[in-house]
Amino acid sequence: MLDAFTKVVSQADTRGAYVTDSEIDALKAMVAAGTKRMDVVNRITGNASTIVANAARGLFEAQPQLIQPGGNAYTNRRMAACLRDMEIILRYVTYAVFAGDASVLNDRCLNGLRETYQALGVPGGSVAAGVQKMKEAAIAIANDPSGVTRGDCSSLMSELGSYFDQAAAAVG
Ligand code: PEB
Repeated sequence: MLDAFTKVVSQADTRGAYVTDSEIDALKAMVAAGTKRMDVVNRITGNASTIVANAARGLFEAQPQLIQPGGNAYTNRRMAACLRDMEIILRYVTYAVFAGDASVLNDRCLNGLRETYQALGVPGGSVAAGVQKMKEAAIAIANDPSGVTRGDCSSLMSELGSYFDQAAAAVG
């Protein structure tokens, strides 16, 4: 598991070289925007149940066959597993934003998930659709300018979006 700093160190070591000026500049910029990053993590964490519940509602509205008899989220047990899976993915996305690196998400959550879903008969494309809905909800909440000092969050938002995209691509 890496973060933005250990990633730079690990890549420099692979090259057998010192950390470059441009890598240091990029990390400095990341530190300078650290408060915004923590706000994003905090807002998503604090609204996690809303994000999951609304995304699941949207998914079942778009794909009602999932909750009909024979559907993969039919029965309370499977519905609970589905909501839990979405929450797990969202939690790993918050870790990735916090670390500024996707490796925790990839190594501990997404690695092998496609095969797990195939073995279980869980439709990966539907999980990907649910993840996309969480992405929209999470960005709307994290990027809401009300109640905070206004600043440019565009690069943080595209980074946040990219973690959801990676999760969706890993199973879809
Ligand atoms: C991954 N999901 C399920 C299982 C596992 C995971 C390992 C099997 C064990 C169990 O049921 O608990 N676990 C999960 C995860 C990590 C992990 C992401 C990462 C670290 O450890 N069904 C749907 C939707 C979708 C869904 C499309 C969006 O119709 C999910 C939610 N996952 C779903 C369902 C099951 C499951 C298990 C329904 C239960 C499947 C079954 O038992 O038939």
